[in-house]
Amino acid sequence: MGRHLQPSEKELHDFPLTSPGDVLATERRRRRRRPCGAGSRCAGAGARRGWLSMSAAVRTVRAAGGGRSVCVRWEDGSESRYPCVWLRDSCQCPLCFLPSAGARRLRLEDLDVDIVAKQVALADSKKISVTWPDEHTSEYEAEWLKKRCFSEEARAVMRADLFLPEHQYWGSDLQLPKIAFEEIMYNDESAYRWLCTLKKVGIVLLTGAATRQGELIKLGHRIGFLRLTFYGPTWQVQDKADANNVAYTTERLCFHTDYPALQHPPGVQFLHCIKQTAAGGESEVVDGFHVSNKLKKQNPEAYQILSSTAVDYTDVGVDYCDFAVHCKQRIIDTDSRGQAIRINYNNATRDTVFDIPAEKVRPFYAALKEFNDLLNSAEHKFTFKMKPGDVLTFDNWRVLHGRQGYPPCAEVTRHLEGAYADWDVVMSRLQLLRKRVLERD
Ligand code: OGA
Ligand code: NM2
Ligand code: ZN
Ligand code: ZN
Repeated sequence: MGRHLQPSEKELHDFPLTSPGDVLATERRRRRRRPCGAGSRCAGAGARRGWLSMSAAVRTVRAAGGGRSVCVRWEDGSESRYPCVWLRDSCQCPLCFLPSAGARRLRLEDLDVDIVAKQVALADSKKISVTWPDEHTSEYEAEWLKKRCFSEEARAVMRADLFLPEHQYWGSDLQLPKIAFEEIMYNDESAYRWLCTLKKVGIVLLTGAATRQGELIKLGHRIGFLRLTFYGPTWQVQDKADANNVAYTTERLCFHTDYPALQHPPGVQFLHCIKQTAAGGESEVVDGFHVSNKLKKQNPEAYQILSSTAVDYTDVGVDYCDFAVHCKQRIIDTDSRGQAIRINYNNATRDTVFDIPAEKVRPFYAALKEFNDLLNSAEHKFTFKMKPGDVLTFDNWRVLHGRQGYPPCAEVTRHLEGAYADWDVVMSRLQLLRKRVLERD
């Protein structure tokens, strides 16, 4: 696929999207290239240059750096250096490691950070052993070591494998990825494609679900479990008397992410269309990460304000139970490199309490307006209308969504059932499906 970990702007409109089928085909190809695949999966920069693509066989092993490190020379001539403190800490013997839990038993109290290797040996080309000053001996499999190589390249491969950080940005040209609801429910490959695409593109439409409540409960069982919030395990988006949320009216909903009033807003959102109104009610989505990048380029100061100002959010009411929540969130949450990692923006629940100095208030609103304008620009937003049986699944940390208003009516003319899941649960299912699907063939 040849994409970089950090997508460049030129890749933003790299369409059509990787068709879900390509995801698996590419991985299978990668895997076949490697004689010693043993369930390991590689993706990203290193894999393209052949790193890990050969069997991990050790040619020589030696102590280095006055015994503080162990150097492994691989059959392909490359070398990896492992700090002894890490090797001792990572001993896989039953005293140091509990295999049934896949967890470390060794306590930090018992780890000498200045430990040196007393002796290193090559058991065979597939295993090395290290004897420590207290005569404790540790063994490390070649394959295991190679995956944990500390080089930039190997770490990038491992990172890509564990976190799938690659994003495909989109605008109004989005080709909304679609998979049949039934497919992902009963077919592991399809479920895997669904979750990979959800992670990479941020949005997938599942089609053909039954037009009754309860489909999202089933979807929850498929991934593991849903995220319970004050609005219940699932919630009904329809016009309600004395609505406890603006979503439960016929009003237009501006672009928002759900639930920034929670400390840990739900990572993934599901919206199942059960009934659709004839007039209005169209859905809108926008790629918040793509727009954040645009804002950063266009107006770095606005980006700086939105990524540093703690905005107060609140939600008070009664639903699943009574609630009174308050939370501070940066509208554009960034990582240590200033890259957006989570958008926290719902104008409806943004509190009137605003805990910043008065002179910073107007500049904040100006910055927010710029962001809001970019979100709403025709270039960035994608509009469509859900049909009964559609289940929209999207990254609630990345994709902002909204809907057009529709005429109020005595009877319910539009009904969506909604639910949330945490990214931890979704990524866990994705990893397990990948293992299962790749080990099957
Ligand atoms: C919501 C919401 C979208 C819709 O309930 O939070 O965004 O189409 N609903 O009604
Ligand atoms: N609903 C749809 O942040 C929010 O209040 C989002 C949540 C009511 C569960 C809406
Ligand atoms: Zn041990
Ligand atoms: Zn919403």
